[in-house]
Amino acid sequence: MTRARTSPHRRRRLISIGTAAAVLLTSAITTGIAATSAQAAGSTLQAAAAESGRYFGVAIAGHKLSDSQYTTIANREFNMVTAENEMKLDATEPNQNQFNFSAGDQIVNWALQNGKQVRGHTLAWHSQQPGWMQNMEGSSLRNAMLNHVTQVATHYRGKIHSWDVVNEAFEDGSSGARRNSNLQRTGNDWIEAAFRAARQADPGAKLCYNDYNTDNWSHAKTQAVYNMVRDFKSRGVPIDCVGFQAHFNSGNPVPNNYHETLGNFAALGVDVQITELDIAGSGTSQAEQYRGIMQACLAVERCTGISVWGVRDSDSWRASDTPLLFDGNGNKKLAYSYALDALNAGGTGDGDGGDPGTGDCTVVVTRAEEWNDRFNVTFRVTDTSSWRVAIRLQGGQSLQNSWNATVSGTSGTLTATPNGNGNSFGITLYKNGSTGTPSATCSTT
Ligand code: 9MR
Repeated sequence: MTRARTSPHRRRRLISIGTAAAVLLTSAITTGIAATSAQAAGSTLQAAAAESGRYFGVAIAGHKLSDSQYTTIANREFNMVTAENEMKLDATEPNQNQFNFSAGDQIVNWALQNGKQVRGHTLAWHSQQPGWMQNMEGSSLRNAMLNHVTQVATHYRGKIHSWDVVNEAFEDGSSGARRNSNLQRTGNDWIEAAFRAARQADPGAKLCYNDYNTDNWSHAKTQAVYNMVRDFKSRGVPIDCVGFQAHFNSGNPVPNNYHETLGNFAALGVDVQITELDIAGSGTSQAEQYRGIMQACLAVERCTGISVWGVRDSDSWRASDTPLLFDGNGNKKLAYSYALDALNAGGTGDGDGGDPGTGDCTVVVTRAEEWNDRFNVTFRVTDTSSWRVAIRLQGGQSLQNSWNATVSGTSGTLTATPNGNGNSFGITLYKNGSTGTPSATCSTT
């Protein structure tokens, strides 16, 4: 009997991959369900996210902690805090080897005093370097960077849920290359060196690679980060999570394969976190995009939390895009309601990320052909040939047909087991008014 069998909660792996329609479009019927459960469930973002074991976070600016409207909203809605600027390199090491933690400590203390967890942002980055570091190259820079990682992670040891160890190390565009920075010029292994130093300094923190424009699965930058994480996992470099900044606007719209991106990274054995979410826009269009992001995270078990990059629109680094969940007067926007309802409607998985590398199995769920009254879903199990997949249908959905597996049950939760046709199988479901993609959990038998 495996350890996982005694702890089914932690042995599951779930990745649900859907089409644009599955992720980004929610029917009126689903919205209705969400609204109903919202009343019975979480009335704040943190409470609604916590129903599936996830956190909901926010970037906090230290100089706004004296604004009572700001702190009231932040305290009520969020249970994870990221310092917007106060833990960056220029703030924490303004002169070489002279550390200043006062601004960072103010935010960490506020968070901990209010029962919140903290994401550390960020230990190694080409941007917001102090002047002395900007002018450095080569081995002196490498050593200074490692010293910075060690000193800052040691100072905050035990207080950090996840560290953005390295931020934004890849080029935009089609090259898939590393960004040409002074840190990169110290040698291609600078990223893994930073992760090793961070692990040594704070073994209890999850260590993340964090970047932007990594949302669309087909983009070269996304693929490049994916390949790095896969390589790190295969060589035992201590990486636990990947942060998706998720700054969306017309130049970087919410992609219809976001779900797939999160799921594919999670399948490498890392948690995924949405770390700096903001979406330019307003009204229903913005609200639907927020909903799509919530649904994409909920559909991936190892998507363990979502943070927005500021409280009110007026607090945003790009305030004119009105990209956040509260307006400048602290009122909840439509995007807030859609996000809350989506969280309350729930998803798959408990979001605790499971326990990597213990022989659990993974099931990738893909939404396939669609008709007016029914649709196909295919499943691919990895890691084992002895499996059982529990498929949770939504609403009144019922089974019409299945192939390449033995499927029992017709509604509610179906169970699929191998029938000698390998690890890929499929089902056809009648919608009966519910268009959502079912979730699935794989267990090794
Ligand atoms: O929101 C931050 C803004 O106040 C700073 O001026 C800016 C400086 O680079 O950094 C902003 O935060 C960035 C984050 O640290 C990394 N991802 C992109 C964010 C928005 O630029």
